[in-house]
Amino acid sequence: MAGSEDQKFSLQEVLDTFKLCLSENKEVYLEQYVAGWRGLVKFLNSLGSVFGFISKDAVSKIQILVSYMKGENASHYATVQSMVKYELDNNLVDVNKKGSHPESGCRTLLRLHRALRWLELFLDRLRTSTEDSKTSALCAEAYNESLAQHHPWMIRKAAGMAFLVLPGRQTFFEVMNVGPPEQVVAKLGEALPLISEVYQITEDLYAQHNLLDLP
Ligand code: 1PZ
Repeated sequence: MAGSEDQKFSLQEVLDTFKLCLSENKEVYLEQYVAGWRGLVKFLNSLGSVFGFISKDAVSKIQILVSYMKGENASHYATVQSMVKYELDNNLVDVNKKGSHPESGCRTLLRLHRALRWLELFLDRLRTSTEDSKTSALCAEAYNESLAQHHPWMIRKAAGMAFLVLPGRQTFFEVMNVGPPEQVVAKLGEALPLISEVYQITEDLYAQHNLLDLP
C-alpha cells in the first residue's frame, strides 16, 4: 500500500519525540512537543473515523502553533517558556475573557497540555491493566479525571460515545506497533516518566503565570 508507511504509528516514535522535548535546562521545545502530538494524532486516526472530531481539533491546534513557529516571530516560539514570556510581555494573550487574541499560542497549547494529562492517566491505566480490562472504561476514567472537567456537556457526551467503540486491549496494543504485550507494557513504563515530566514542567510554568484558566 503506497503511502501507508508514513501513516503508521509507532509508540517508539512518540516516545522519542517526548524524549527530545526537554532542553538541558528543562525548557520544553515546541517543535518536539508538536511532533509528539502529530504522532498521537496518527495513532488516533488509525483507530477509525469515529475519532475524527477529536483528531481534527488536535490538528487545528497543532496548526495554530506551527503557524507561530514559522511566522515572523518564530524565534520567540522555540520553547514553551519563550512563547509564554513573549506573548505575555507583548499582551498577546486574552487572559480573562476572549478578546482580540482568541488563538494565542498560550491558550492553544493549554488545550493540548490538558489533553497530555489525559494521555498520562490513560497510558498508566493501560500499563497496569489486565487482559480482561476494557480500554473504553480505562479511557473514560482517565478522561473524567482530567479533560472532562474542561469540556461542556455536549463534548463530554460525544467523547463518551467515541470511547465505547475503542478497540479492545489486545488490538490496542497491536496498533501501538511495539511487539508483544510485555514489551508494550515495558515501553509504556519508559514513556510515562518522560510525558509526566514534560507535563509537570508546563503545568508549573502555567501556574506560575496564572495561565491555567485561559479562555
Ligand atoms: C484513544 C482514544 C482517544 C480519546 C481521546 C480523549 C480526549 C477526548 C477529547 C474530546 C475532544 C473533542 C473535540 C474538541 C474539543 C475542544 O472544544 C477542546 C477545547 O478547545 P477550545 O474549544 O477551547 O478551542 N479541545 C481540547 O480539549 C483538545 C483535545 C485534544 C485531544 C487530543 C487527543 C489525542 C489522543 C491521542 C490518542 C493516543
